[in-house]
Amino acid sequence: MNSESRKNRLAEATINVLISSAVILFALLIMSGCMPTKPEPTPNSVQPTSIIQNIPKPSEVDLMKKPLITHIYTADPSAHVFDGRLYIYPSHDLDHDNPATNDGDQFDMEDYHVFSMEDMQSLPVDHGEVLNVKDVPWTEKQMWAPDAAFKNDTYYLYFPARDHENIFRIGVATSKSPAGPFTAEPKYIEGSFSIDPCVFIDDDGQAYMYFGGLWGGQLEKWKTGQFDPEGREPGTKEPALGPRVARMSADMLSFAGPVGEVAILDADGNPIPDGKNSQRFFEAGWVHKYNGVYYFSYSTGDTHYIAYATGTSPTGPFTFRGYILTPVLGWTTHHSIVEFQGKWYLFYHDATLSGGVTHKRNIKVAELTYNADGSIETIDP
Ligand code: FUB
Repeated sequence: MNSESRKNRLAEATINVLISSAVILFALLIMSGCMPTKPEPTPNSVQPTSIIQNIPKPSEVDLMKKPLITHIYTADPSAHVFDGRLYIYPSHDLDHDNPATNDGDQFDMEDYHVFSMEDMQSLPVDHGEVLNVKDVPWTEKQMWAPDAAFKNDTYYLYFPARDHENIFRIGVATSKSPAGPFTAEPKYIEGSFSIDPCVFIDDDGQAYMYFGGLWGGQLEKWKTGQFDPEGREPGTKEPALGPRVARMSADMLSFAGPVGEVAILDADGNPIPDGKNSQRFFEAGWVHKYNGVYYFSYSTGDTHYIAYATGTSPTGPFTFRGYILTPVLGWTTHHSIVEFQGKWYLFYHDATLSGGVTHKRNIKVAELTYNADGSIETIDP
């Protein structure tokens, strides 16, 4: 063997020893549990907020039309900008298999988390649980779609839930931080009923609460102004039931006046009939203002659209204009509209993350486009 081949042999042997040592070291690390393995987040296994907050900010993530939160199921996103940051107040869907009923028993939610985003390129941060059903004296179960508002140096979380008589009411909880935690008022808002509160504060500082939802949301049981367990939707040719609206008191904890019904009219000024399922109000009302015009948007329920109507007063009437969002995966559809960092966004949900299970939803966002005449371009996800 000449000296050249001896050198080659030696180099080969050294490399083999190095590879073997690396393999042994790797195996030892795995066996001792010291190897840093990335935990695989599974829906409903809530990670501590600190872990989520420590994830380094990814640069330029494309968030549009993708599940924004994947470690728990979320739905009904109400988005607001507070102090230049975008906060999302969603429902927290649970990973259970309760049978579906027309009363919505499968939506058996027990708490709320708050999320926030510093811009539209970074994933939301989970601020953890901010309110739990066990901390709300008047509430029995089913904490459904919430909304939030800021006034009087206080953040308000408005939420519907069934009371101890099995009737949906709307409650309020307060915090000094938009990220909570929130402390619930001991009683629900006097005069409130049904579901899906949306609180809109007009330019003059007056706040309004819109609410109501059919079927599981019980709106048709309040036709007479009293709860009637046998209450039904009007006949197909009669005007559809409108969402309800009430002015909020200055302290934002109660209604300042009577609850009114919001009229949604067709282009000829006639009320939309109950039988026109593709246009009538079902649930998930949201109000925003764009160029001085009030927009009332809502879910059409069993036809699965997010529709919108516009008007010149916060209490209506509103005239039907068209659709913001076509049907998504899953039965329900629910949204909010917000301006953030110079653009308008639609927050909505579908059931992509669970492969289409209606009560295991995930929130998403898409950019909204207004046309010159104030109409909104339909988003087809
Ligand atoms: O999340 C429960 C209910 O489903 C909401 O209150 C409705 O708007 C629908 O999204």
